[in-house]
Amino acid sequence: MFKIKNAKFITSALNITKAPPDSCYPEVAVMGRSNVGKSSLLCSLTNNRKLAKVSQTPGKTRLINYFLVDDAWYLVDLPGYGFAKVSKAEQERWSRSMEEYLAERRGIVLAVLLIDIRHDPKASDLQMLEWLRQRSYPVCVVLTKADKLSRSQMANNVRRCAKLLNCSADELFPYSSANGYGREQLMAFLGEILAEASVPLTP
Ligand SMILES: Nc1nc2c(ncn2[C@@H]2O[C@H](COP(=O)(O)OP(=O)(O)OP(=O)(O)O)[C@@H](O)[C@H]2O)c(=O)[nH]1
Ligand SMILES: [Mg+2]
Repeated sequence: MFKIKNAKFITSALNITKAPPDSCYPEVAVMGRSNVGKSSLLCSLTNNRKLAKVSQTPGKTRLINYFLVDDAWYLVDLPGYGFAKVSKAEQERWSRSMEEYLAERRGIVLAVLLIDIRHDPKASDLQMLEWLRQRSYPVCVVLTKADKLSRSQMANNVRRCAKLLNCSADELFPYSSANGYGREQLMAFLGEILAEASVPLTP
């Protein structure tokens, strides 16, 4: 079974030019709307509640945060998009800097897109997924906050979401950072991706 033994914060970067050297480690990039539960997912996967700052205030994570896992791969917490309370100009700056990041960062082996399981994907989620698909990124969609729904509501929403995202239900990972639901499945998937990852080492 794929396991995470330790994870440590490496650095925060405002944009790709400030990021640590590319392709030294394979990267799993976590993205999604503000407040969807990206930082919570990182804490849950690594079993470290203090690893990434979780906040009830959307827009908390404004930098690209790098966490080195088991000295072998990066978990990357990207700034959330679609946060209404920041100015249009700032939202556009974020979205440009994220697109630039995803377009240029060669070490990314998986894009993990988070969507709140309680709500239909928003236009910004569909746009992000479309964008990732066009660039042939390996993508997985994690449906967060699964603890907020009953099992039958969860199953319904997974089916509905699969339809809206034009994918099959088993490409979606319902997940709860609050009670660990779905953690095993997601970890197994990460294990498969990382086992296949061959990132050229650059000095
Ligand atoms: N019940 C429940 N609450 C969750 C879960 N995941 C996150 N939350 C809550 O949702 C809020 C936002 O969580 P964060 O992990 O900070 O979200 P984020 O996507 O990193 O947000 P930004 O950094 O602002 O983009 C916090 O109040 C979390 O406690 C979950 O699985 N279940
Ligand atoms: Mg965050």
